[in-house]
Amino acid sequence: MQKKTVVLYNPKAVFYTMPLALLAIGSYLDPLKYNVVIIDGRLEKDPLPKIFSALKDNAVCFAVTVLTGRPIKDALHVSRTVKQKFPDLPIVWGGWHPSLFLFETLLEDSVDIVVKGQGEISFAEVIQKLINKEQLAGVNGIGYKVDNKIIINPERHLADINSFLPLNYNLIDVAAYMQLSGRKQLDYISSQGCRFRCAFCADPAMYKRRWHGYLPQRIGEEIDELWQQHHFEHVHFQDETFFTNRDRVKGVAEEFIKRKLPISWFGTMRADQGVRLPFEIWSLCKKSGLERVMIGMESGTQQMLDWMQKDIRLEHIFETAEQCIKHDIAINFSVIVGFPNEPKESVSETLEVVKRLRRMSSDFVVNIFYYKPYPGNKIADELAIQNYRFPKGLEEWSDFDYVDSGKSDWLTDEQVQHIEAFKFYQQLAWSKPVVSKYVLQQIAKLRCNKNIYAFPLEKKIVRFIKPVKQMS
Ligand code: B12
Ligand code: SF4
Repeated sequence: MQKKTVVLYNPKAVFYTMPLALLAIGSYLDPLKYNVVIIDGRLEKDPLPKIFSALKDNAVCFAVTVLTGRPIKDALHVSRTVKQKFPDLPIVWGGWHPSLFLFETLLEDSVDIVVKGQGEISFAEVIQKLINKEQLAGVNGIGYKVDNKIIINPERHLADINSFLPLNYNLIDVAAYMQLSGRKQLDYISSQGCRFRCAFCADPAMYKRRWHGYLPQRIGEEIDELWQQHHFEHVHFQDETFFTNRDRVKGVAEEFIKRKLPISWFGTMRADQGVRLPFEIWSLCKKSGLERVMIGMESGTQQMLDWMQKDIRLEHIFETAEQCIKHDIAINFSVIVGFPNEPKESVSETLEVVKRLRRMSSDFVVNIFYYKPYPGNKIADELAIQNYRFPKGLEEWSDFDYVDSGKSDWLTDEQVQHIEAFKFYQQLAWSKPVVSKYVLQQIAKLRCNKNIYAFPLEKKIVRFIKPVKQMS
């Protein structure tokens, strides 16, 4: 029997992480039955000719992974063009945005089926039904249309990802991603979901506070095998919370050490997890190549942390920071300011905490974001009750920018200007000393220490010479 082709598309975006979602759903399909083609809009100037040519080869569907924001624009453009050329070909959308806006996504004419949440099993079942020309009733975790009527099937429980086969990285051009991202880095996902309940985050709505992680031995074997093939220098764990289970973390570190893998690695950590991690495991992590962790600090006041259900104590942030200094591990902190009705003092206090952290180590980086309400969580639900206007429909969501610097619905223009200047000066002030930047760094330190951010002339000059990279 001739193999069926399944064409998977990743829309254009500004970063070059490997398309792990498409690798996950594509690798789950039986290679004896399906020819999986992944096309990435980030790697192609014009992806359409490649898509058309792949679809001509006995295609069963065209499937797209969609994040909220700008990727929707390209996903819409490409899906509509494909629909025009192949009107009978089913188009499937999956990923974070369609999962959280299932019904709204199905209102789009070019989208026939939406897979909600974890995609492997649902997508495989959809494809089998499409091939057999059967109704999609009975496939959990999807929404679809019959005679223009939207039907939403029951949800699917999160399956343990240990039951899935390894991702088949041969489906993508690994070297191309490494070259474009500027580092010989392998993107790898070792767990799905998150058990926590932060009131601003989409994860609890997407994965219902469930979490499954690969066993350490599997991670060791897979990374080792991939290393033999691609000789990368760094593994970037894209998990939501890599450090969820400390025995697993210990096991992963031991695997890397045992296999003598010449790599560094990065993982996401909560500050409370850092506090609970025994010294011995920190040491093993360092020995196995842990280079940097990413910690969502979110706010510098306990009051705000409690309000957003972060379930950490402010002290945890400093204690984990101390551990990282002891073990020579860098940290990327992320901070959110401008929550609805956040007191002015809370924002100032957060900036003070940022300074304290930056003074602790030049290996600590702090990224400051403005709160953007995103449905599917407690804060957004409360805003909806207060008639906050969220974007409506895919077109409006495609203009939504999570990381739009300099815009906040809950801060005054003056506060935003202050924070924008602070972001620039704190970054410069406490980064590693560089001779050519010595004077600038001293001025930046003085400004931050004295809280003087007016007339940010240095910022204007530096930004003129080196414009900021687009983030989304
Ligand atoms: C890598 C990554 C990126 C990459 C994008 C990679 C890409 N493909 O383009 C980059 C760096 C570009 C990026 C950018 C941003 N991201 Co991002 N990102 C991630 C991250 C860390 C990993 C994604 C991943 O590969 N996961 C692994 C795969 C296997 O899981 P998955 O994506 O959930 O896919 C499963 C299902 O969703 C489903 N599925 C997914 N796609 C499809 C498609 C089909 C057809 C089907 C059937 C199923 C399906 O099946 C998959 C397997 O089960 C996630 C967090 C996470 N761990 O998921 C955040 C995450 C997706 N990002 C997020 C955010 C907020 C951002 C940013 C705004 C930056 C920021 N401040 O963090 C920007 C802007 C995005 C934009 N608008 O351009 C949010 C949510 C975004 C949203 N609602 O769309 C997340 C969840 C992090 C968080 N908790 O806040 N991101
Ligand atoms: S912010 Fe992080 S820890 Fe909190 S719910 Fe989201 S993924 Fe989990």
